[in-house]
Amino acid sequence: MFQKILIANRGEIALRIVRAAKEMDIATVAVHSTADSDAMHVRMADESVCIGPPPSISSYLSPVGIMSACEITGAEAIHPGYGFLSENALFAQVVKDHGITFIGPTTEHIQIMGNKIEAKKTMKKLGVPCVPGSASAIDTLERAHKVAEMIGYPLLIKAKAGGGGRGMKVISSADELENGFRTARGESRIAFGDDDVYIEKYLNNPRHIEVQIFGDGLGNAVHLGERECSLQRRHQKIFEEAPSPVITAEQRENIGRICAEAMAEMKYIGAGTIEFLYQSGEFYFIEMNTRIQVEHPITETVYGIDLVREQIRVAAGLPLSFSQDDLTLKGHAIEVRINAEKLPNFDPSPGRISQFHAPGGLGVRIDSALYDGYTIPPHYDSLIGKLIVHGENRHAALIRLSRALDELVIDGINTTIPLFHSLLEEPDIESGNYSIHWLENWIESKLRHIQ
Ligand code: MV4
Repeated sequence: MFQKILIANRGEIALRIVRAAKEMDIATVAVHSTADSDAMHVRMADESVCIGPPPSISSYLSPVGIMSACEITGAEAIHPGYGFLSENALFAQVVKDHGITFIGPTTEHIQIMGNKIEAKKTMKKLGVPCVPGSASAIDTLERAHKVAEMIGYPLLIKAKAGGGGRGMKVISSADELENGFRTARGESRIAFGDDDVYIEKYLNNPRHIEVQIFGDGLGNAVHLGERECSLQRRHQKIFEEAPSPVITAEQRENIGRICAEAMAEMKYIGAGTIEFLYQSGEFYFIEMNTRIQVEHPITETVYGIDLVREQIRVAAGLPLSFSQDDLTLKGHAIEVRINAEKLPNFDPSPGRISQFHAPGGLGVRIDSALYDGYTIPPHYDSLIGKLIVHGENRHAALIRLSRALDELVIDGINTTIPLFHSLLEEPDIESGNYSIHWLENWIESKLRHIQ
């Protein structure tokens, strides 16, 4: 096992990784920007290195700074967390070329899944159900028309280098295709420096359901069920639950087995998330994320597994510490994301936390790097904490969430906490009756009347 690892991240996820490492008796190195000298992840790690000025591009996104910190502290591995360099194949390769272990999948697997066309091709070949669409990049209008006629309207043009909702265009009929095709290519070139696009059948009202998988790179792979992630605004999830309120045990076993078998075949190593759209009882693969995700704690909660510990173990060459048969889904978990944002417009709200009180009790977990008197810098993502609750069923989890939100105090800045109080009053949330469009519609009609 490693004696020392470096954490190339900040905030709650950096803290999450320090905690896992501590319990494994592994020393930790934090890196930080000058804006984060007083950050909790720096205090909690055994050592820290300042790697640059506040802008991420000069600090948390700087391979040179991170590799230097690794060299001078003698860390043997780097955990990238989520965001920043976590899905940067070039960075993973640089780490490897320096003789350091990247705690994550291989460069090749990161690369394949970063190319949305290759990702789909790969998954389709491995037997994972995909959204009907073009098998490769569409480079002429003529080809676009041919594919469109085959799959029918409405359709969606997506960027090969996209993902997370960037660079998509809905086309409702043939007369919109020429304009849409040119626009999609143009926007894609500007956003990603790559104008390759592909076409998919547009699903009008799906849910976003993702399957957590885990591989050890030795040919063993398991699934840890699904997470329901449909409640999102502008492609930012704000409320996630496991299991999905609409998936049966049989469906879970089926899609889970398909995903685990695909990952075993690839010899995938580490944590991964296979994203699906779910509509009319069918799963359609859209993308795969090759990192630990923000919402991983709900999966940890219902399966009783430490996913970050497992990431470190398999990166060190150990086999998976559990098998599929060891995994039993227990109860229901919900996560809400606490952002430093001012409602109703979700404007960033950095500043000093004058008072912080975390809720507690049975079935309550807070993953946060906040503390009394901490000043949230304006340079980074607005996520400041995650509240995760566990109940023996969905209803019990919702009641516990309401109780925990009542206990939670974050003073001095604006947060998304009032949004969750309001959301929990909604019959559709109580019943689990929502799709990917529910939250934005609700905010549009309702949120401007609160606050
Ligand atoms: C789609 C879709 C409908 N049909 N693909 C948006 C983010 C990216 N990961 C994929 N996205 C979508 N792909 C087809 N063929 C609708 C979306 C979509 C969406 C997906 C998941 C969660 C929220 C979403 C919000 C708007 C659109």
